[in-house]
Amino acid sequence: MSDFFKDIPEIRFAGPDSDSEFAYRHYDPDETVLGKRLEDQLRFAVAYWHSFAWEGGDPFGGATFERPWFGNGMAQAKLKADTAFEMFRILGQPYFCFHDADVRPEGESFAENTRALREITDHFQKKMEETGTRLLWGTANLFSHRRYMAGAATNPDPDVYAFAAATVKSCIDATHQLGGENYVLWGGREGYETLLNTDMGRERQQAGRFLCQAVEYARKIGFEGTILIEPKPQEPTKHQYDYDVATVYGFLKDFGLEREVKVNIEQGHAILAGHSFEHEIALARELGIFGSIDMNRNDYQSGWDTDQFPSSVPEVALAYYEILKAGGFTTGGTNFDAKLRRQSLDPEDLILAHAGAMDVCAAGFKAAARMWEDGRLEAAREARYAGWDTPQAKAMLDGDLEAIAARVEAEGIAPAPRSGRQERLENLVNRYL
Ligand code: 3MF
Ligand code: MG
Repeated sequence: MSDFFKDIPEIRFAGPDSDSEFAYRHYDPDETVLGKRLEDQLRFAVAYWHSFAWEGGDPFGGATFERPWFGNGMAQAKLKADTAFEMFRILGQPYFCFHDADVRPEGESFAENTRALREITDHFQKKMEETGTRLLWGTANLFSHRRYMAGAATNPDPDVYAFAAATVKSCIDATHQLGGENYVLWGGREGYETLLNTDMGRERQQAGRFLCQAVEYARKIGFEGTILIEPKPQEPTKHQYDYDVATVYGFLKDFGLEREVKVNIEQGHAILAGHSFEHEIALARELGIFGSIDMNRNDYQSGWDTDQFPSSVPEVALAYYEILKAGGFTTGGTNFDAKLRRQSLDPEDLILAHAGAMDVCAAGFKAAARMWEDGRLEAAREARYAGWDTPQAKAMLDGDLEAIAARVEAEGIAPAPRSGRQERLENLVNRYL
């Protein structure tokens, strides 16, 4: 047991009129929305790394948090785990996510790391059985240790590739043992700092083989979860190979993995790539690779990946609308890849950051559901493309340019521009919020 959160009550649904800080106003896990419990629609997960491993440092200063579990021993790792599960009980969210390096002490060798990971995995398994908390996804940290400074799969040194591949195997094993519903690969160091020392073609091939090997191994041991790539354009690497959804799709196609691997889309990464979150989700859906989301927000001025907790209902509503259009989550969910600001020192800050974010997401999701159920937005979209329902328009796509030109001439086709009605649609969206 950990008493880090002592005196903090369980956060439970108390309705929109509740005045308590320690209550959900919108997130009632048992409320039915679009035929499913809200908990099963949103599938919230806590990200272990930000809440329990991150010490509050930034590029100009070190740790600001003092947590009793900080340190590199197994006793600390277990205290950290017990505190994390205490937070899960207080929040009542169904899932969590972790990297190997968040949960185990860092050893001197691969063998030591793997032994430690196994011990913590067994510890997690007991806690999960006791509490019912489940694993949304597991992943390997292939970016923090100095061995990965020039990449993991894309490293010029084959020994680093080997170490990274062995580490991914151990993390897939842990995820499988814990019944994880997905396995995520984020390539923070898979990219380059300067083309002057980089063989991009070779690095891309290495990354492709690495992913194929990970998929083959996962399937071989009977892992049935979804394998996800998390796109990000830069930071820490100047240019990352998994830039955005479109880039990842091209990469997957190249290696024949577009039916095997999907994407975990993070709000902040979408913004860094010059897209909106909903753009990335919609594109993934259209390409058939939508998997899961990392929910956070970036500071729009700083240009950094600030990983803040979401706080804007209209923003998340538009993202969930695109997810609803994809049919909702299957194995994916809403992972709070979000961290406190470094001045937010109190245990309550950690709890209330998550509680507020869950409420924002619940309110946004319900607004998106209203928008979807009402159907006016989709009707307007369909009306805009209605011309394509005619037989001539359909035939045009199967025909050739000469036939089209002949028809334009014969029928005297002269397109009349029509309003896109953007402001009217924006007004409509605001009615559901
Ligand atoms: C970095 C991230 C990562 C990934 C994680 C799982 C450290 O910007 O978003 O968090 O989410 O590595 O793939
Ligand atoms: Mg992320």
